[in-house]
This record gives sequence, structure tokens and C-alpha cells, in this order.
Amino acid sequence: MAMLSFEKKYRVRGGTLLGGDLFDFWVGPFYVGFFGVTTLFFTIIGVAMILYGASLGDTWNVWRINIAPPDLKYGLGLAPLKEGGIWQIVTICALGAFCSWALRQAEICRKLGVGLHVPFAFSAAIFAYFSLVVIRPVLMGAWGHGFPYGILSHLDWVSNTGYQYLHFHYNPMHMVAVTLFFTNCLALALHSALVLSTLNPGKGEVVKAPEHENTYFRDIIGYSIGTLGIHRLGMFLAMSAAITSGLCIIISGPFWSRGWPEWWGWWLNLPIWH
Ligand code: UQ2
Repeated sequence: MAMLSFEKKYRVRGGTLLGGDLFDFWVGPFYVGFFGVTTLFFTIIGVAMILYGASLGDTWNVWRINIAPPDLKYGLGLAPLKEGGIWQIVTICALGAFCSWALRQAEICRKLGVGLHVPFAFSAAIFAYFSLVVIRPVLMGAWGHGFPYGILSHLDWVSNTGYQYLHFHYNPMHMVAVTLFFTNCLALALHSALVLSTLNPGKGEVVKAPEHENTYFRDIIGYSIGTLGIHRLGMFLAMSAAITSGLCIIISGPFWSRGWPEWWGWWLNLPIWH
């Protein structure tokens, strides 16, 4: 791929968090950096372990391949490789790669002198994954509470875990998370449609400016959140959705082990009904 004309201007030295100048270079279009090396390291080992785990299984059908966590009897200890140890290594590699990726994002932000919003937002996604495979299993005393790595198997895990609490949609934090996901969806639909409507007009029409976007929403609902505001709202909704998702699974088990519908007893038992 040809180097874009502006890339040269922005390929500046410095901004690294670790490694100094040692890894401060590019390979083709990609910035490397110390965390580019660690991302690659964890990704290669992690993918290799997944392939090894798959080879031990009884299928190469991508939908059915499954890398299961250890049995509950192993508690929070290390399990034998073929009895969940592979899952444990894959988990370490995944977290190593995700965190390396966030730190590489941070180095590029520093290099360019832009805010750290991207790694900050990505951290919410890492937290959601960390909640499922580390925080909740540790609070419940066994790695076996983590979810299995497989397309269908992780869906089965979600279904089984949900039914364990009878009706997961009664989990109040799950309610908040779902509401945030849908609101995020509404905001991105509004934003993408509005931007396309002004920046991608029909043939022969002239491209419009943000004034048109503001005016559109003021005409319709008497309020425009603004071009910067819609992105602040989007980042808030997206991060809040990921964080409340993590919280909704952390509280399921460690802090509430009965059915979620029963949790609403506090509401039914309010003295105002008697
Ligand atoms: C807006 C604006 C944008 C937008 C959008 C709005 C010019 C290009 C979509 C409108 C958004 C509003 C009124 C907030 C809606 C609130 C929720 C919770 C969905 O005003 O500024 O910039 O893209």
C-alpha cells in the first residue's frame, strides 16, 4: 500500500511509554512500538493455543470448536493443560493482547498529541471481558465459572447462566445495560443518518454544513445536542453499556444467588402496598 501523503508529517518520534526509541518505528502502515510487539506475542501464542485445543477436540467445524474452562474442582488453581489449562493460557494471552492493544493506542495518542479517549473507551470493553473471565470467577472461587471459548458453546453458557437466575431480564443492572445499548443504537442511527443526509446529498445537490444539522433537530424537537455533543453522548452511552454489562454479571452469583425475579421482593414488600 502506498504511503499516504500526510503520513510522513505525522510519523514523529517519541510519545512511547516503554522501550524508548527501540521499537519506535513503522512496518508498512503499522506503528510497532513495544506494545505492538507484545500484542503480536500474546496473539500468536493465544491463537496457537486455541488451534492446539481445537486439535484435541472432536471437530473442526468452526461453529462447534470449544475451548472449555477447567472443572470447578480445580478452584482458582492451575489446571492440567488438557483439562482447562489451555483455556487459562488463552485467557492470559487474550488479556495480555487486549491490554497491549490499549497501551499501543495510548502511545499513538501521545505521539500525535491527541486525547486518550480511544484507549479509555476501549478499556470499558476490556473491563467487560475481565468481569466474565476473572472478576466473577475469582469472587465465586473457581476458574470454571468463566465462559468457554467457542461460537456455539459460549452461547450455551450465556443461556444456561441466564436460566440459573430464572429470568435474567429481571437483573436490574442488566436492564440498565440493555437500555444503554438500545439508546446507543438510537444515537448512532440518528447521528449517522444526519451526517449522511447533509454530507452525501443527491446528485447535483451541494454538501451542507453543521448549521443544517443543528437546524434540522431544532426544527423537529426544539433541541440540538451539537456536533461535539453527539460524540460525547455516544462515548458515554457506549462505555456505560460495557461497564454496566460487566457489573450485571459480577453481581450475578457473588452478590445475588437466587432468581433475579425474586430480587424485586423489596419492591413488592414496600409498606405502602399494605
Ligand atoms: C445533533 C447533532 C448531531 C447529531 C445528532 C443530533 C448537530 C451532527 C444526532 C441530535 C441528537 C440529540 C437531540 C440527542 C438525542 C438524545 C439521545 C439520548 C438519543 O443535535 O448536532 O451532530 O448527529
